[in-house]
Amino acid sequence: MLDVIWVGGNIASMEVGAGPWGAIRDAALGVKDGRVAWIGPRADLPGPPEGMARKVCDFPGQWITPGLIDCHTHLVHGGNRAREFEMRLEGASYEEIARAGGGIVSTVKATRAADEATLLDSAAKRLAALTREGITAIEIKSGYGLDLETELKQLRVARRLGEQAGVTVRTTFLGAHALPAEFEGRADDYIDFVCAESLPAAAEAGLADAVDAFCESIAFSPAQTERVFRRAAELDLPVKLHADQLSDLGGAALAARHGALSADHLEYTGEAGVKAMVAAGTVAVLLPGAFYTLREVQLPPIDLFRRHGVPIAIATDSNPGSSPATSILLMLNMACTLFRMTPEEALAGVTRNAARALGMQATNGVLARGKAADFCIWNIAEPAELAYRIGFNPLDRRVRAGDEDLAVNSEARRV
Ligand code: DI6
Ligand code: FE
Repeated sequence: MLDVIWVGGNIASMEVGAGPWGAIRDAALGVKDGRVAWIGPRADLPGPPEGMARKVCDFPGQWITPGLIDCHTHLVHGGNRAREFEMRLEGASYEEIARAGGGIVSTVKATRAADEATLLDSAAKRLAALTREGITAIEIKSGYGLDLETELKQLRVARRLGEQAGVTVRTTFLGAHALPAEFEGRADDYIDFVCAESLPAAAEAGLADAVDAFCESIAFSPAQTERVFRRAAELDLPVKLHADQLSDLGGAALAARHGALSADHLEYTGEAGVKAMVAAGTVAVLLPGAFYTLREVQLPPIDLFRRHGVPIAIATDSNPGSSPATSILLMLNMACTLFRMTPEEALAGVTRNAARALGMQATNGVLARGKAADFCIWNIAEPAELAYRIGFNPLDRRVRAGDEDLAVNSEARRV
């Protein structure tokens, strides 16, 4: 006996090899113990739905997609950087602001000063904006503490957020994000500290699911990044990398050499980097919100990713500086309009490929028998509508582990 069976609408399962969108029209979806126990055309059900499940739910003419996954965020932080936004409008560049002690380092100050409850409260509001748009899983990085205590504080808050909001949270330790003031002029000593103290402490406390670094001229060199990655391997933690965002330091290839789950940003990645990523199975995570905010003109090499078969994920990069974004639907639109991805590629980028960027592909990212019953029900006539609109939210309901969520969007119901 199933717990629930959903009937009456269509499903974009996002399964590979199941046709466009993995679409099943006039479908049925059965859930048992938080997992998908039956999925297919309603006509193939072995009997009437009432006889198969304790509860029958209708989703007339709507579409179900896998729950959306935001696989790259810096959601937990103190303060905001609206002033920096104004400075950029007055002509300062992101790099100039960073070099002048603004940028990431100014958020570090605010995050160190904030207590846990304040951080939790501000991040919960940003997370609520994302869950209202169908996010069921999210990655959250540290990297605005840089000292031991604040890095752990950020990661603890990230974990609590997930429990509080009914979202699967994957935490990533990003100690090598920026050089803290107390290590001015001593970047190698800071990397020593990360490898000897903060990273092992985060691992020991069970607070890190992965390790990331910012490999860039304004952050850490490839050699410093590799030291962090070797330490991560010793601690049995997978890695990912902020790579080739502002210049080509060979970050994508470096990430691939270390078997990274993902390499992220990638505006300046060349063909050698792309080939290295395919060989390593590293996902390309593209961040259109940062591209837009920084008014970048160098596009990530989408055609090369396609040609070589690198899976592409899309994420908000939600952070107070380069991407103050809390709308995953807007990212879908930007992925299409700015990066010329198709709406189907964009949706795969926040479902199937985002799951893979987090190492969650065994359980999440597509709707198939045995996968987590994490899904969204949308008031749309065709799935391309998810990427098409700007600033409109057609989410009707969000279901996580089989449980229907509170986040019913009554506005959308009237449309
Ligand atoms: N790249 C990013 O997009 C964020 N961090 C990073 O390494 C930006 C962080 C910030 O500006 O606060
Ligand atoms: Fe980032």
